[in-house]
Amino acid sequence: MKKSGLIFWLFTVCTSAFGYTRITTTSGEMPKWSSMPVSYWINEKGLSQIGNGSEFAAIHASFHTWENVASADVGFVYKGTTTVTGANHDGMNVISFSDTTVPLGSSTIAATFSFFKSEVGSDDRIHRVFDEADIVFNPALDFSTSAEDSKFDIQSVLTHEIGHLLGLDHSGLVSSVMVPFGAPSQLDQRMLTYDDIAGITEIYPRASATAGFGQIRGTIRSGTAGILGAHVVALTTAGTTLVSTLSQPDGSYLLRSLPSGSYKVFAEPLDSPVTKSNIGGSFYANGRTDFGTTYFGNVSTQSEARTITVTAGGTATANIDTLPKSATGLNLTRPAFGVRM
Ligand SMILES: [Ca+2]
Ligand SMILES: [Ca+2]
Ligand SMILES: [Zn+2]
Repeated sequence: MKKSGLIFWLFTVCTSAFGYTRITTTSGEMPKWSSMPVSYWINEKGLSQIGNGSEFAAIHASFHTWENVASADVGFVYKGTTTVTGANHDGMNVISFSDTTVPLGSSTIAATFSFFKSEVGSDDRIHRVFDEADIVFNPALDFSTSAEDSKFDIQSVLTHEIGHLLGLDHSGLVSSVMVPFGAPSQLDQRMLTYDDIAGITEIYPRASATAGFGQIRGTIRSGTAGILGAHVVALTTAGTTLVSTLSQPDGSYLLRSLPSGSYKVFAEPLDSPVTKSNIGGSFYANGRTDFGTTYFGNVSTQSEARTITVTAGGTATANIDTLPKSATGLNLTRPAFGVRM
């Protein structure tokens, strides 16, 4: 069976610290589904390890989690079971535990296979959009719906994979569903975090629900040059990391879906052990890491950072001229837990 398209693997061991990111093709396009709802099928065998059918309920619950985001226009339709066992460009979006044709290594929990097509949009321009996406659980691993020891939680894993199916790449806020790692019996990723919600809201905004949000835009620079691939993070006044994104080739960034209030913003490099290779495709391959973590106000500490006020429907501006890279400076891309299992 021929496999093509863009593939995302959810690894059991992974580190990451970049924020929500949309799947970006080499040409810079960010594909989405051009219409809702998206249909899905489930392979009829379900998961043989589970005898009570609860894996089907867990699958539906994962889809409902994304449908329930009030600020996003996301919908799914369950079409029923199918004899199709797995990933193939066949016109059906299939969830399967029984695809033995995909060589998933022992460290891969599940994978999403996305197929894109070109389509003329309502703006009369050609866009890359999702044509189809299949999700395959590794048939060599153990899964559960009840938090059993050393088994992966079906609903948590699938909620992450559906994020890919909808157009989200890996996110790095370590609490998020889209962070690229999972651990056995971990249930956290059943629930979306604000970063996941902001990501899906950017792709499929529901106008009636997003009017109350504001945004922060700006440019991350080193000298006069814009920096590509800086991780730009919005913190609430309580110090909570709320939303983050990656800066674009001209150094510009846009943090969306922010409730009105006061924020601080910083830019940090994606340096070792977290690297650009954690992101799909090559769009961010030339991202720069030769700068120091810098807050708005061009300072190195949160206490010195300038505050930005965001109002409903408004756009605040926060440009950052980055400080030189410092061996002793704060580096938030180095979480204390490098490896979770
Ligand atoms: Ca079963
Ligand atoms: Ca398919
Ligand atoms: Zn993933």
